[in-house]
Amino acid sequence: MRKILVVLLVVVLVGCTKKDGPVGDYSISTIDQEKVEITDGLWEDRISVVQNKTIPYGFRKCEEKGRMDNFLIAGGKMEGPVKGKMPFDDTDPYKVIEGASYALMNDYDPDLDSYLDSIINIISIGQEEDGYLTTWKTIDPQNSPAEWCPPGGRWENLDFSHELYNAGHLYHAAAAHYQATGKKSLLNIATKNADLINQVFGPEKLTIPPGHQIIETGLIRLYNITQKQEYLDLAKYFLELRGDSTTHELYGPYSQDHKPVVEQDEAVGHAVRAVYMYDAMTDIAAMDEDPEYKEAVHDIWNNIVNKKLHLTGGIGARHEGESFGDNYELPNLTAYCETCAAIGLAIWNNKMFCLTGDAKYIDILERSLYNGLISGLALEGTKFFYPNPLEADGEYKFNKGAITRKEWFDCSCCPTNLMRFMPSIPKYIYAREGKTLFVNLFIPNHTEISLDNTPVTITQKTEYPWEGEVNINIQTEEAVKFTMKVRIPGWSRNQPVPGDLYHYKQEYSGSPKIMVNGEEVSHFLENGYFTIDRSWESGDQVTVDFPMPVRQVIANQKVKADRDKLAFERGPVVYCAEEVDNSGNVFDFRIPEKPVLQSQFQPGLLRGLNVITAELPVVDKKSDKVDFTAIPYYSWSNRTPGKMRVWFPKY
Ligand code: FUB
Ligand code: ZN
Repeated sequence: MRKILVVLLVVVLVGCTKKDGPVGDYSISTIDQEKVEITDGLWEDRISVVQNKTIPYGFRKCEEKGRMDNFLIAGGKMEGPVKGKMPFDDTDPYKVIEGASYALMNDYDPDLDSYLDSIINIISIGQEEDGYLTTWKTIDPQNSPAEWCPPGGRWENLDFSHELYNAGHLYHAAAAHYQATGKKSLLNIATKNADLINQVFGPEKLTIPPGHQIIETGLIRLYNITQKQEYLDLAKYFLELRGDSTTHELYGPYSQDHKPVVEQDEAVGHAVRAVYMYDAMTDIAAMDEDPEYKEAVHDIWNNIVNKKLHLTGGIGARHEGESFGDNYELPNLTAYCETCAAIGLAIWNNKMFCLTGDAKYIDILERSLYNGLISGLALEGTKFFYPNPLEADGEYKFNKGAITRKEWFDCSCCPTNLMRFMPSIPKYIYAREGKTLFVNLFIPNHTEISLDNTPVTITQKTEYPWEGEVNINIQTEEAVKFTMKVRIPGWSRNQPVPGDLYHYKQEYSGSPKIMVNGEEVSHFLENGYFTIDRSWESGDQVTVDFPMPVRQVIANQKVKADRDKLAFERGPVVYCAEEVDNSGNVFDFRIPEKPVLQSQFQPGLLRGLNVITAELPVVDKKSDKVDFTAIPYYSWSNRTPGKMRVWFPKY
């Protein structure tokens, strides 16, 4: 991918933030996205598809579905009632702009840059004089686009009106656009809106929290750019309002408004709302160095990974309320696992890593990324899953009325969330803390960074996730001393997920090896990393080798849906059997005690992926064999609709 050539002198921070604000901050920061270029492999393919097809498709849909018209109608430049069916339809263009801005950082495209100018101009038309911006309320507040959202003037029914949610996505888009282009067009719209919200909400003013979180992290991004303390204070204020019945009538657990955030220790309610809130709480834990916030996010994280995480890294078990279920309630056929929630989980876990330096958070990010997150996007780039179940019977219409992927939804949160998130993936590969470089993800890339005041070029070559060998090459004009911490994923250390929710059926005795210039180096594992501390010279090469056998996973006995069942993984990838590859019914497979499992890369299948095959005994006819083929979970439902299964009964 060709990078933007202009060096932008902007102090904008995405993901974990840098240490230049007046308050504390994350000690570990990600590397600026524009410095990391993904060069090959699965992610180059996925991100190129998103940038070349999905994002243009998203803008087209925003135009076709009247999302842009709403800004014109609100601004009096077009006649008619509000278009669309959701009070948060304004966020679709914001989210696509955010993703397009990251795309500009990856591959500068002047046409895209000017297209963004033109739609930002349209957005500005929808903004009221004082900064207010939610088009359905401006157009006709007494006519809500959705029956579940009561009508009413500004800031009425905040539990459902989505005014503050709309604002949050606007701020994220504005921050990304400013970072990518240095232009303040969207940023000015965002800060004008944030200034209004800051005048309206606060102690002695309106004391009601947003129904759906995201304004909190949006405000923090605006704070990082502008250094306006009010934005950070307001973000924290919105968090502190939750669970405080002296300030408003509580919304209850659905909106995580049942107790003060620092007292929460279980993930409850609407999963996307929840995870966006945990993300904001982690920012406050870092920026305010607040021990209560730290403890709360740790407790909630432990609850999720030990009791509420699907094997695919999906969260939110129930369709009902798009919500977390009870502890260990992890159904397969009816699993909700909304794409937006997987995205939120990945973003939040990166922040948890930046807060702590512990690789276990990147393990969760990686699990979600390779499985329940990219599953949301069809391989060709213009069809989507909203829920991501772990089983399909070919009948249950899990995907908003469909048994397979859909081109769009009236509630299009998931497609546009994929558009906003996917192009930002380069920033998750590395992180740094002073003279320490963290290698978190194994993705072929090229990056240039300064370590110990010396420019260093790092090139990663790997076939990961299909092969376990990773080569990291260093180029530098002069010897440079820095510490490289290479993440050793949990799956390569016999731990699919931190905690006891899942374990491998058998321990694998092979262990990861790490070599510098062909010689194995002594190492010890600390916080999930191998540490290499040395003076690096040009041409130095680190080779990591993760053995990648096919593994069988067993869930904690308390997970009823997976009892007496097995799932298959190889490296970070979870597998499933789909009807189209298996002449037998995927629901008839039984896994014997010692299946002979083969794995092979198939370049021509589903844009290239590894397939697991085996011969399995047929139920009730122990002598006959049936062929079993499993493909990576993320790639299912890209051919013909049908049955699919991740967890298989044991023989
Ligand atoms: O309410 C906005 C978005 O719509 C949520 O995040 C999704 O779960 C969907 O309900
Ligand atoms: Zn969604």
